[in-house]
Amino acid sequence: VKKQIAVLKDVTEANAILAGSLRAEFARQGVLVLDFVASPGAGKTSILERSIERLAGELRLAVIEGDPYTTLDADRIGGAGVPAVQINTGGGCHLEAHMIHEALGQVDVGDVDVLIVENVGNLLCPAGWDLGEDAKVVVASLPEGDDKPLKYPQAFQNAQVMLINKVDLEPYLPASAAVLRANGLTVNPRLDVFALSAVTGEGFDPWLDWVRRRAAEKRAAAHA
Ligand SMILES: Nc1nc2c(ncn2[C@@H]2O[C@H](COP(=O)(O)OP(=O)(O)O)[C@@H](O)[C@H]2O)c(=O)[nH]1
Ligand SMILES: [Mg+2]
Ligand SMILES: [Zn+2]
Repeated sequence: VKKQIAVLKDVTEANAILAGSLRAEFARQGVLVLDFVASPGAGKTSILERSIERLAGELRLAVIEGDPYTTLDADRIGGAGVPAVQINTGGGCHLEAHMIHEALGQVDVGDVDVLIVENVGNLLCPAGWDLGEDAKVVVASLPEGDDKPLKYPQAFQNAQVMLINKVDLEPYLPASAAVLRANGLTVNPRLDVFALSAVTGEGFDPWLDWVRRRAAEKRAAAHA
């Protein structure tokens, strides 16, 4: 048991070192990097598709899609007209920094303002792996229930943004967006919270303004 713990520590240390060098490279290039974390079906890809549609022509975007086996999400993003690199984890439950490093062989971050990573659908371990991102964005959708921040606190503690998705369904569900927001803020009072619907498009403006502001800050810091 001791030996296994030692190995795991080495792996996470190696990940932290590589994530640090990715972060330095992203800072040098002035590219904002967001890591989307959520359970399967929360609406990560749908939010990306609509965000891309709204930001196209304004910001240069690229997406890295982490998926256990398929290219379905990368195909959706490619269909939205943005370069999408697929990482198949072969059943692995989270992305690691070395996978991002490899994917960067296929994206020229010098030509990108915002790089979005869609992590493997899982509210547990993706939260614990640094990918060199500026922020983790946790998506929690109302049909999952409004108690998820309390049950999976790490995903919310390690995020800077919480997107409450599928607010269009609120009239049909016992879950409450207000309760979900309050539970998120209980676990992490520093969260920026935006409630939206990837189907109707409601609530996207404040979220997209957050992306615009952070992208501009990142670019300005690189040029300073
Ligand atoms: N009603 C509703 N359905 C949504 C919304 N966002 C996503 N969905 C649906 O939820 C399902 C999962 O969405 P997807 O984007 O693939 O989730 P992901 O697994 O987190 O990437 C799909 O059937 C979407 O059409 C939303 O805001 N409202
Ligand atoms: Mg997806
Ligand atoms: Zn995992």
